[in-house]
Formats: sequence, C-alpha cells, structure tokens
Amino acid sequence: LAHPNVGLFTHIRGACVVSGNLQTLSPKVRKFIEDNVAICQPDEIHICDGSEKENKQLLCLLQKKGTIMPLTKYENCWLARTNPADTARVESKTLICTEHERDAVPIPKPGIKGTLGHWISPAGMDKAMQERFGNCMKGSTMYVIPFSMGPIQSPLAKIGIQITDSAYVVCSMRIMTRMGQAVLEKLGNNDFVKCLHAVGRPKNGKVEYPHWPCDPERTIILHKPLTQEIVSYGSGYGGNSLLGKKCFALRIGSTIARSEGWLAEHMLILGITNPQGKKRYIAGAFPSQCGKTNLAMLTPTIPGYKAECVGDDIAWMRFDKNGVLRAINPENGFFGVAPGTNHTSNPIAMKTIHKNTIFTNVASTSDGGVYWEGLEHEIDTSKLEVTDWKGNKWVRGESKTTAAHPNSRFCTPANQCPMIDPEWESPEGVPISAILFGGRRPHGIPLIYEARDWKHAVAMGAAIRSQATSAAEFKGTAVMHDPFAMRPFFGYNCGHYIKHWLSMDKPGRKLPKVFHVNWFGRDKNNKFLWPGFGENSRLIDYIMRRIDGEDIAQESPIGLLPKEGSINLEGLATKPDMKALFEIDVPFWLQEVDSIHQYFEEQIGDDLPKEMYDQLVEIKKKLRKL
Ligand code: GTP
Ligand code: SPV
Ligand code: MN
Repeated sequence: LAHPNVGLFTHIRGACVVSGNLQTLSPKVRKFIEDNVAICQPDEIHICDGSEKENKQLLCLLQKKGTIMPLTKYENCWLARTNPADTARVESKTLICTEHERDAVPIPKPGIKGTLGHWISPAGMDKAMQERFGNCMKGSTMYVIPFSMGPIQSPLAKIGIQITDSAYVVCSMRIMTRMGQAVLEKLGNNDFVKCLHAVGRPKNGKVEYPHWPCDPERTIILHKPLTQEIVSYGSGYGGNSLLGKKCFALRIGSTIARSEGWLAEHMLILGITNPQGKKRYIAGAFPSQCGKTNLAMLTPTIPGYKAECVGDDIAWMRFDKNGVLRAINPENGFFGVAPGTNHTSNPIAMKTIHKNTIFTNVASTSDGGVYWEGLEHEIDTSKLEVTDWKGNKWVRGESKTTAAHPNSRFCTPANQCPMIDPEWESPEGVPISAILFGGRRPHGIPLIYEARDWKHAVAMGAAIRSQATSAAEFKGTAVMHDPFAMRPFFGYNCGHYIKHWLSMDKPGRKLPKVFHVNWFGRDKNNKFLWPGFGENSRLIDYIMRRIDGEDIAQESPIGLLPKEGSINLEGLATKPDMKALFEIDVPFWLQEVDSIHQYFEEQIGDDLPKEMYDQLVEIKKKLRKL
C-alpha cells in the first residue's frame, strides 16, 4: 500500500515530481522529503541525479531567470550577481542548537559578549523554523541534492541530502561535492545529514532583486548536532547555502569528529616533493581570506621543488592504525576568493577557472570575460567596457568603488586544477607530516616559528589572531581572535575542542610538526615585508628540512625560530628585511600574551584546558628573561 501522501509516487501533497523517481528512494530519504514538502509547499519536486544533462537544464533556467549570465570568453563559465545585501557569511546569525548552552559555546565572563559562536535552544530552533519555512517554496521547485563529502568510496566520507529552492545552489553543489545518483546508491537506507535550505522572501513581500531572491533581515543558519540537521534560511551566498561546506564539513563535522576521535578542520592540504624526490604532505589552517587557496596552489620559486594540491579549505584527518595522521579533502571543488588572483600570484588558479566555473560578484568585461582587483596588469580595461559586480558601468581610475566585491568568488571543479595531487581522492587519505597555523598580522608576528611540543602546538592554534576580512559581515581590519581559524565554524564548545586537540597526543602516534606562519607582516610604509605567494616555497623548504630533522632551528621565548641564514633566499631580486621579519619585540609579545590570556579567561573560562594557561605563563617567563 502506498504512503497516503504519495499518489503513485508522482506527487507529494500536490507537488509534482518533475525529475527523479520517488519510488527508488529509501524510506528515510522519502520521509525527509515528504516532511519538508508538507512545510515548504513547493509546486514541484526535482530529485537531482547529478548528470550533465540536468546541469545544462538548470544553467539554462538560471540564465532565463537572470540569475546567471554566460561568460562567452570562456567555456561553460557563468557570472552570478547577488543581491548586494547577500555577499558573505553572516556569523551573527549562525547558531548551534543543543539542549544545554554550554555544549555549544563556552560561557563568557559576566558582562562580556561571547565571540565563539551562538547558541539556540531546541525550542528556539523550532520557533525560528516555524516563523520562516511555512509555504516558503510556494510557486517554486524543491530540489533534492544527495551529496557525499569525501570520495564516495572512501571510508572517511559522509553523506548528506540537501533540500533547496535554489538552482544556483544545485549547480554549485555539483561542483563542490560529489552529487547525484551514485550517492543514493551508496547511502542505501542509512542515515544522512539532513540539510534544508530556502532562499526565502522578505516578510513585506518586496523582492528587490528578483534574479536573486533572499531575505537578509531574517537570514538564519541553524545546526543541530544531536540529530545531524542543518537548516538555512534567507541567503543564497556560498557559505550560508552550500550546506556541505562550512555547515556540514566543519560545524556538524567537528561534532562527529569529536565523538569518533578525529579532526574536522579549516585547512588546506598540500603535497610537496623536495629536490631529493621525497614527498610529504602539509596541512594549514588560516582564517578566511588569509591564503589557504593560494598556498594550496603554490608554484614553488626555488628550483627542484614540486607542489601538488589535495584541498584548499577543509581537511578531515584521523590517525590510522600505524599512528599516521591521514587527511582527506571532503570537497570536490574550490570556492575561492577572486580578487588578488592573477597569473603572478596564482597562475594555477588562473588555469583552473576558465571552464565549467561559476563566478559570483566579480566584474565582467564587454568581451565576455571576468575582471577583478588584481587583474590590472593582465586585462587592458581601456579597450573594454567593464561592468561592476552590481551591474553598473565601471571605469578604472574614475569609479570610486571596487569593480569586484572583495568577497567575490570562483566556484570551480578541483579535478581541473593542473597541479591536483594524484592521491587527492585516495580513500584512506594522505599522510600529514606538518601542520601550519597562521593569520593576517601586520605587526609583531614573525614569518615562521615552530612549536616545541604538542601542548605548545595546541596553544599556538588556540591563540591564532587575524585581521577581519570581507568573508563575513565585519567591517574594517581590526585584529580578531580566531582559534584554529575555526571561530565561525566550531560545532561545539571551543574549550572542549581544544581539549580534543590535546587528546590527539597518544602513545604510538606520529604527531605532525607544527609551525606558525605570517605572510602578512608590514613595514613602516605599510608594504608587505615578505613577497609571499610562490616565494612561500622558501618556508616550505625550511619546513621540509625541519621534518627531516635538520639542525636549523633555535630556541626563542615564543618557540623555535630559524637559525640565521637557514631560509633559502637565493634568487630573490630584493632581499627581504629578515631582521624585521624575525624580530621578537618583547613589549609587543608581553602584550600579545596578555591579550590571549584575557581572551581565554573572558571567552572560554572554565572550559579552557589548564595546559593553555601553562603555555602562556611559560612564554611570559621566557620573554622576561630576554
Ligand atoms: P577562504 O576561501 O575565505 O577560506 O580564503 P583563503 O584562506 O583560501 O585565502 P586565499 O588564498 O583566497 O587568499 C585571500 C587573499 O589573500 C587574496 O586576496 C590573496 O591574494 C591574498 N594572499 C594569499 N596569499 C598571500 C601571500 O602569501 N602574501 C600576500 N601578501 N597576500 C596573499
Ligand atoms: C570562508 O569564508 O572561509 C570560505 C568561503 O571559504 S565560505 O564558503 O563562504 O565559507
Ligand atoms: Mn574558507
């Protein structure tokens, strides 16, 4: 007997299934769809198979609606312009739902505003959903996206099903995840992470930008780790709407990782082969817009080195039975920052993005190409008309605004990357020899220093600070704390997360070496002290030699610094100011340690493992002796 709601498996509650077959879905998947059809009331249901044909149809539809336009200069590339109020993640409206607040976020000191995530009660989440989702898909198509985070056959992969009313999200998820029929086959009747997304409509009914419906005023992104549910309303922007990425792979992922004893991290994964032919992998956590994609696509400038890319944003890592830390990239594409990308800074990205790519909020040129800040020397805009990210005419040197939004992005398949690592889809993951932590720090933080031991390494991650960027809603460039580059992405209490990191140190495990790097130091004229980009290979070389145990590091109060002359500077046209890059300014560092101490106390309080304070005390003691 058919389910009362499923008339011959072609309709659910009057919504017609226009693509896909309900009958072949598992009872759990079907129930998930039925429940949400009942709430959202779509006109049509489209179960995505992930095929080329389906993708073409959706791109066509998006073009007709004016959501995207073709970029005729390239092959199958598209430009989306969002509602100008929907261009970045919204941290203030991103919440974790647990029974007890303290499971989700640490409790700040009285009178202090918490900065390590936002909590909502189960009743609060129900209410927030009721206020937003009823009938929200009336007149629209509900898409059902089965997707895998990680290569489908990997034992480390996890499956989600996302419901969305945005075809832009479907086409983007097809790039960013393994999506479609094969995932349903792998899933069987097992559980999956339930992802619900709707772009929403403003309460007053006024849709200002019909090609990009959204509801900025009521945007909310909810996560319920207990039931592995994600609910996102009101925004079409990547980090808020492509739910496999930050919502699943990091927020829900980190809660699964804690209970299963592994790590879900905001990290790039890079393969490096040295001139002797020895290959190693390095992972790196830098806050949003602080250089992960660029390092993941490194073109080494020192001879004999070869770099290969496994992932540019997220790493799932666990120790195998031999005690080796292994990482997979759960993603299938890159959602990278466009501005600043050019043939000098990141030639690999430039070679990756000229087919099958969806650009969002970049500028366009009259010959069907893209344009953004950083391409001034590559695209002669004097002979072309430029249209800025808002759709207005833009003239270089005259217009007062930027051509591209500072958080404009390319969404491009990873397998198009010319330096993609042969092992990038390895089911068991690649072995990690070193981990980098870093941030955007104009003053005081050396180019590179190394952790003395695991506790120091964990403190290094917990103490990351970085200037605010346009990846979220913050204005300006104030230095913010961003533990493990995960501040916006913790799925549970940051104090418990730090404890989980400490617990990685178990007998028989080969712990990676850990370094702190800062490509962003500036001189008195506000110029970068270090050339960065491909020249960062000089530090990768130093790290590779440290992994091999070379005696090129020396003690300092903050950790191990390179011995003088141990960083290869051969071939650099202008010698960087190494003194400035490695100076330990004692008053600065005393203040830095105090700020971190205060932050820990105010924000994490009793949940912070005592070892973190011990580390700070130790550093201060050493600084005072200098
Ligand atoms: P998310 O995708 O937001 O997580 O960012 P990300 O960490 O991948 O940062 P990305 O590599 O996209 O770099 C962000 C910005 O920093 C871009 O504008 C880059 O041009 C710039 N950048 C990256 N690496 C370097 C570097 O070594 N030196 C300098 N000066 N700038 C860099
Ligand atoms: C980031 O902000 O860290 C990103 C982009 O990688 S988003 O998908 O919006 O999170
Ligand atoms: Mn990121």
